[in-house]
Amino acid sequence: MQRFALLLGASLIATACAAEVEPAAEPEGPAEAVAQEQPAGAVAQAEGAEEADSPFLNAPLVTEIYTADPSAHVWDDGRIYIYPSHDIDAGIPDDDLGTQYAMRDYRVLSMDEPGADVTVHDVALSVDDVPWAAQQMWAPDAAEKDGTYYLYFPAKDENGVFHIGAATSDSPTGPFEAEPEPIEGSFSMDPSVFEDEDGEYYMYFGGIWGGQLQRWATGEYNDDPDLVADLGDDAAPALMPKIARMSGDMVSFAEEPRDVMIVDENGDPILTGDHDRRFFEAAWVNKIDGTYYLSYSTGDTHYIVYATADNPYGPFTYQGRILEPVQGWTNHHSIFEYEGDWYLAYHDTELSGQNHLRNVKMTPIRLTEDGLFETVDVYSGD
Ligand code: FUB
Repeated sequence: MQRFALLLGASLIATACAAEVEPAAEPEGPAEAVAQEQPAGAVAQAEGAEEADSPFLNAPLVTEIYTADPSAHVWDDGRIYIYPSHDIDAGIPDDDLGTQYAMRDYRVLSMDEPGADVTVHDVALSVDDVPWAAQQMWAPDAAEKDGTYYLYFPAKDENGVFHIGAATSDSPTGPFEAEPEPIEGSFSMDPSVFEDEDGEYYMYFGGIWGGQLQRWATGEYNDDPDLVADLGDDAAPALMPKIARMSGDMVSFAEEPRDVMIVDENGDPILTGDHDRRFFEAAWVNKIDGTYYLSYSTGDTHYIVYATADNPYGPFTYQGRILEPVQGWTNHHSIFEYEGDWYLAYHDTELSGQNHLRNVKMTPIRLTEDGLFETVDVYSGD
């Protein structure tokens, strides 16, 4: 599985960074919220097989739009809400920057329980309604505090630089109103916001290559066009995801972002050259029985892996794989609990066969008595 053709020259990369992309036609259904009937045996899908001869363990949750990067939450009303990216076909060829992921808005999915009918809600936030954002509305997340819902999203500004924005609503499905500026001190992409049991909220974020985390290694944005997939010394510690505690207003950081160290069993940082274990994108945190679980994508090796810690800042010790590669280049997930059982929301490309047109799925995931995630393999194809 190759993500992007390695063919971009420096000028093309710079142009791609700055270019604003208009969406092409997409397979949209009705604009209003739609409850999509699940095929017979939908509960079984959430728990296991799609069809006996299918290489896919689970069926797409919705087929009327393309969805990816699912951030799943169960809010106080007991429903499951999924905040996904809304993939579109902008007709852009694959590249190492992910320029083909040219999404322009968000739509929320919700369901009563695993396997139930899925409602595709109307547009929750459009790039046209975010004053600072120009393009590429990538993987979002959401949080709830005191009855207000917060949508966190990455987007590129008019200079092609990723930042993270916040938007608010009194409904979990929006519409959300965006803050006029990105979160001060935010950069890169793939935000996820974790609520700790003491009422503090933390944002984890970052992603390398097209996610631009490597461009901020010195604390300032480095626009060197060669600084994409070649991140230097393989024997050096890898770039780590970032964490910042959220302020009480939930739309700003209470502190400077800092590294979330991911270490091996000896306490040594995972190295740049360790592509099977190093952080690439899609940080997600759960707290289970007092232990913090940081899961993330390894990107070009296509795994979802995890590491554990005894506090939200880490260091997190690498533990193993949660999800084997899916069909499609990207692998991006979230983990949530529903009525005492754990579920993995993920995506693949079953509907389209194309890397940038993905579909969200979910599957049960189990913890062993030792508190380790069992590895899930949802795709038996190549
Ligand atoms: O959806 C665009 C990007 O692809 C996400 O931000 C990454 O995590 C990857 O899934």
